[in-house]
Amino acid sequence: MAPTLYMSEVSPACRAVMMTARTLGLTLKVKKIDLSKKEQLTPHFIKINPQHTIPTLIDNGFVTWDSHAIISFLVGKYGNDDELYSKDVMERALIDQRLHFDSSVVGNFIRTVLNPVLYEDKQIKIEDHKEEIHKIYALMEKFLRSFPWIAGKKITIADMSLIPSITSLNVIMPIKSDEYPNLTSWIHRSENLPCFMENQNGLNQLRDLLQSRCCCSC
Ligand SMILES: N[C@@H](CCC(=O)N[C@@H](CS)C(=O)NCC(=O)O)C(=O)O
Repeated sequence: MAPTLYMSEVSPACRAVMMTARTLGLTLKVKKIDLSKKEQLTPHFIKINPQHTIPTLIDNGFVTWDSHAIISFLVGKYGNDDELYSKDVMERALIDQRLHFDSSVVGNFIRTVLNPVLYEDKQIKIEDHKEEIHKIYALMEKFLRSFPWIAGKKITIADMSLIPSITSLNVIMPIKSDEYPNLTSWIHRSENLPCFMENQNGLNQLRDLLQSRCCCSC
């Protein structure tokens, strides 16, 4: 039976899972959760995930959440090899570092800034957040100095995780190619991946939502 994914396309974390599943050739049974209607707070969903976050995955009775945990689980269970999440300890440590960077820095920032806009009808002023976004872009630029993908020569789940996050930030504050050439090339490479289609819908939805609610260049 196909694993069930509770998700919303607007959420970058959910898109990371969709991109990973597409790369693995895995079909997921998708159940949409509308955070603006607080559907994550229903007793049914809280019973599944007391932390009430999406994405949440149920696979044959096994429940897990947090996109980073989910994508490493999916590769471990459904991947034909360890291409996307190397078992070599040093390669894996680098992938993990990037995943934690996404979780603790980029994803955390996106949720703090965007969630009040998306789900509480508040407005954002992009000027107030420019400095923090530039810091993230500058770090990504350095991470991509020597290799085409975020954790080395090969695409990994760290790319699956950071592509939706960074392209969402790009909607809020467009990345200038002369200022961030490595980051711009990485985004172009990402856009050519077949799995990028799992990111595109959510990005379009995010752009539409933000256009009506923020004072930014998106
Ligand atoms: N680090 C988590 C973040 C999950 C998260 O906070 N998701 C947000 C949407 S982007 C959510 O479900 N918010 C609803 C809530 O916390 O009630 C991940 O990568 O899955």
